[in-house]
Amino acid sequence: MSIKSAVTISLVKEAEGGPFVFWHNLAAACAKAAELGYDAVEVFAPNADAIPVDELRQLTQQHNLKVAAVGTGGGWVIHKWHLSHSDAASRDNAKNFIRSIIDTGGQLGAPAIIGSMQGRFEGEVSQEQAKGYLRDALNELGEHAKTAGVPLVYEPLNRYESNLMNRAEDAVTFLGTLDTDNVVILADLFHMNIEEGTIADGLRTYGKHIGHVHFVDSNRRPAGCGHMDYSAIASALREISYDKYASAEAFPWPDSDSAAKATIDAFNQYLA
Ligand SMILES: [Mn+2]
Repeated sequence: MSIKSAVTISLVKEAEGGPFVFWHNLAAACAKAAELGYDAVEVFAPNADAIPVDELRQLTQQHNLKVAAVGTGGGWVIHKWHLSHSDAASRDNAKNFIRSIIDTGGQLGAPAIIGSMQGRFEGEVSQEQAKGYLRDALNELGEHAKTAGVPLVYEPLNRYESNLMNRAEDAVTFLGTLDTDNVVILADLFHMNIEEGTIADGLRTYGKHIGHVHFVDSNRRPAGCGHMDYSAIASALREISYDKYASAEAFPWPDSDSAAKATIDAFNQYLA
């Protein structure tokens, strides 16, 4: 098995300016992704009901694409809910929001990603308490994802986006404390570039736990537009026999089509 390519499409108005390659127009994005030779698309929608299941089925079938994953960050970006919030109602809202996205993504064979929805500790909540909230949520949602036939994807973030855990070593230790066996790691090369000694060593630390990769450069521009050492990254991914998606989650720099082209060129050069 080899690594598969994917590219992000954001349907979230409130996330404009964020690191997503294509924006708002699913049909145009799927056509372009297919033309460039991508295997799949990753979809970021405002909520579960805004994931157009029938349209996505039709478009991906037409263009011979898959849906690699679906994002859940709308719960944070739009509602400011998260899984480690001091307010129990916010934590519950976050869980329900994610649960419905797991179900809808599952209809497309796509796992849900928990990134910004993990939240952060602050105020009266200690880091240990917040990690406890997150642990409970991942146990519950991971088992729920099983019923939808998909894993649950947990994405460690860099220090400017979360203070729960930022490094591969901490995330692997945390994974070991979960009761569910259905949570995998999203290795985002941009976050890892900030936090790891070397990204390649971080990938080796994650090893078999990696279920998804965000393929992006050091400056969050498309792969090939920064100073990332992709040879070392490719070697590490080969060593751990990684065979899932490398998904372009990058700024649409200088524009969406160019970003998608740059990424697939780097993918073909290093990971194909
Ligand atoms: Mn990411």
